[in-house]
Amino acid sequence: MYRLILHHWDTDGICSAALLYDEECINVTPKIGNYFLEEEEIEWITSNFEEVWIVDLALHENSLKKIVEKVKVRVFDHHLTKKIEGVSYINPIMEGDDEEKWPSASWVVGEHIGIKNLLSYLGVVGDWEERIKRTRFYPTLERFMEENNLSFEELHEMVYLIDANYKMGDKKEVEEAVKNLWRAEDKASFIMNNEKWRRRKEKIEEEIKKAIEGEEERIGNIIIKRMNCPYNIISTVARKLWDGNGYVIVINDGYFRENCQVYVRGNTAGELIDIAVGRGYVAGGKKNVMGAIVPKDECEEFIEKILEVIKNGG
Ligand SMILES: [Mn+2]
Repeated sequence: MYRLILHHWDTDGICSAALLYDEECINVTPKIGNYFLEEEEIEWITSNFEEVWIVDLALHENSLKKIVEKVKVRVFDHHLTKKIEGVSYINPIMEGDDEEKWPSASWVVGEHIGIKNLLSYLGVVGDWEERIKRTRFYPTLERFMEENNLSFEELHEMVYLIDANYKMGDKKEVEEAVKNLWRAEDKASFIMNNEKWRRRKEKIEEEIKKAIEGEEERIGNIIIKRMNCPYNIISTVARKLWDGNGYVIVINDGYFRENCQVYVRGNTAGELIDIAVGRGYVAGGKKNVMGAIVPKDECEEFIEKILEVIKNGG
């Protein structure tokens, strides 16, 4: 019986999964963009596996509950999530420890299995990017870069090469990346010399540039950007447009057929997440970020609602 590794599609998720992978495992990611499992995914998992390791994935509690009813579940993570009974957690953040000590799932996994290699560090750079330089973790990363003759820019480039796969919505390649990174003797050169990933990265950079330079609407300190792009780049576009003040609202019609992606970055997003969830959307986020998947015919009404909330102080 194989063990299933269910992991996030970004660099941290891929690297964490690759650290845990061996030939007794099968690894999958949810449909890219879904922080929950669809009925047939739950059915497939519970009827084919006795044990599931969930890695770097803040999975919706309903999905988690449905799996733990039938199979043994272990979660390796650094997200702050609600504890579900029966699940075994390897997550120091949930125990109240400091995020600068545990900056990624790959670091949690690395510590757990006693391996600190390029993969453990790439997860950190993926999740924090430049911001890692202002944390207490940075000296540890600097030591690794010195010892391995790697620059921060090179690590950052590797992250963008790996992430190009989920941004293109290629679930299969995300899953293959775990096995390829596990197998690769020289992991740095495998990533840097991967021509397929490099072409994708360049294509995505072009699309992001197009979106940033495209038309936008401004209302006071709110930027509203509408795009029609088949790639999952909405969060990157929002991050690049946000100057640390005010709000950015990005709407993408092009990723899902029936739904829009709506993404808000601003001072506070908590209330917006509650509103989106209250309207029945798949939505989530953090302190400054709200992402939601909204039926196309409800999108404009939802944007109006967002504007109303922001204008009233967020
Ligand atoms: Mn992570």
